[in-house]
Amino acid sequence: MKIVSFKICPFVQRVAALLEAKNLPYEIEFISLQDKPQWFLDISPNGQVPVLITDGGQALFESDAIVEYLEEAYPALQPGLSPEEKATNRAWAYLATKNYLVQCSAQRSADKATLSERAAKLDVAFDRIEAKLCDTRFFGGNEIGMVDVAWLVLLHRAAIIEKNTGYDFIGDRPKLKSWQAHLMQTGLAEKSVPAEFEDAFVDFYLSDQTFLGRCKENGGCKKNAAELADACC
Ligand SMILES: N[C@@H](CCC(=O)N[C@@H](CS)C(=O)NCC(=O)O)C(=O)O
Repeated sequence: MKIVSFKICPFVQRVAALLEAKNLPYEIEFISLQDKPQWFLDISPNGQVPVLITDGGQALFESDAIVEYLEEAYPALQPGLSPEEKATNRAWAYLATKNYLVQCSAQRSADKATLSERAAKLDVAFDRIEAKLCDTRFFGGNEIGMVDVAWLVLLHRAAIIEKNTGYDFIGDRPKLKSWQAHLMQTGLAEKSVPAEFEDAFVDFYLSDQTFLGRCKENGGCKKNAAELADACC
């Protein structure tokens, strides 16, 4: 199998994380989104990554469709789920994926007011999942599942932002923090991105053009979204 990819794309990371969680071998080919090759445009009806080229040579697009294919075509990460359980998991995974671009735009905020406004949208999703999480290692149990893989992407990026700037998108949500720690301990976050991911991510989101980038240069925010109004940087 091959994923057609862009280094810091969250939708690609979700697909790669599922392949890693299932221990499935795959290749990865990076393309420039500024200058998309014709062969890619020919196989990607939406012109977006990820595209998964299956072992049978079929090009699949849209990350939701790709992860469903991977869960059906290969030994299931979560075997024996009822249709209701599968639908419920898809819905909780969707709550993460519909916030991927919200998180990207929050990270790119040029000023404090914009960051607060965009982080408030993420807060809604983080509050919902905080209320749903149990005292298990992962979502709904102690084995990693499809919801974990979808949220891993948001939580990995939040961890990198916190490490570099002190700013914590997750804030005071103990279950979510604990889930983030358990997910990071699996090593799936690093395995699902290229080696140079963190540098590329920091260059793009923490440049001097962004509020968070300037926080980093000023020694860190040490603030979460709720406290940001009083942040010094
Ligand atoms: N709905 C798509 C979204 C994928 C997406 O937004 N990919 C971005 C990179 S993160 C992309 O390819 N952008 C290029 C473009 O839209 O022209 C999916 O889930 O696969």
